Amino acid sequence: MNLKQKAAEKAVEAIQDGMKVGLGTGSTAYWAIQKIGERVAQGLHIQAVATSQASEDLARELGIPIIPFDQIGRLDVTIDGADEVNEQLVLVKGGGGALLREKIVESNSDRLIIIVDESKDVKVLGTFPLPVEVVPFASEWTLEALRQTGCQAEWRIQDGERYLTDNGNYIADCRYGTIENPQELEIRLNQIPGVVENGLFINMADQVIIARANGQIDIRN
Ligand code: ABF
Repeated sequence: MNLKQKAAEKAVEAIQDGMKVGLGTGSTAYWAIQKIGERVAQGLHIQAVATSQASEDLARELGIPIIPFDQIGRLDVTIDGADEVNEQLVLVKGGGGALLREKIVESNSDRLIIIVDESKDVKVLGTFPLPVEVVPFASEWTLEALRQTGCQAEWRIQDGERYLTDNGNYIADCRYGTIENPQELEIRLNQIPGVVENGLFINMADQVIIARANGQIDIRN
């Protein structure tokens, strides 16, 4: 079993019958969705929403009941991956492009469990470029404003085209090198008109599950 799968399967133990569950996005969350699908096939009853079209499609294939957002009410738990985690449970997310939906879903969840392999566990955030979702209108001005916060910001490109999120926005990947004060940076980013959301998730994770190559699983609360 690979490390992502190990962390994912540990997290899925928290899901109980009758829960409303948020499904994350990415290659680690993939394993959580697989495991949830397995449990649903064995009789577990849950209702779910997903943080991306890709995860929703996977969940439907596996028979996980997907409920419209406006009908599900508050979620009990969401399980999702991250690009970086630190000791204070601050996260960088959005490498997979789903940060806005992830932040909306996870803000409406009583519990957020983050699943990572040990490569994501860092002392200081910022090695991974911080994804920022930007509306297409006059977006070069927004990109320039992002650069003024002290990073090298570049549009994300996929298959030679400007990457578009599930919401029809662009992603600017912002290289800070180190993010010493995520709280302050988040406030600055949110003050830029044109920025829809940023990939810093502060005071959101309740638990981070880290699978290590030595076989250990660390649980950080
Ligand atoms: C999502 O998927 C993220 O917010 C993060 O960007 C990414 C992590 O992907 P993976 O698990 O494939 O490394 O949860």
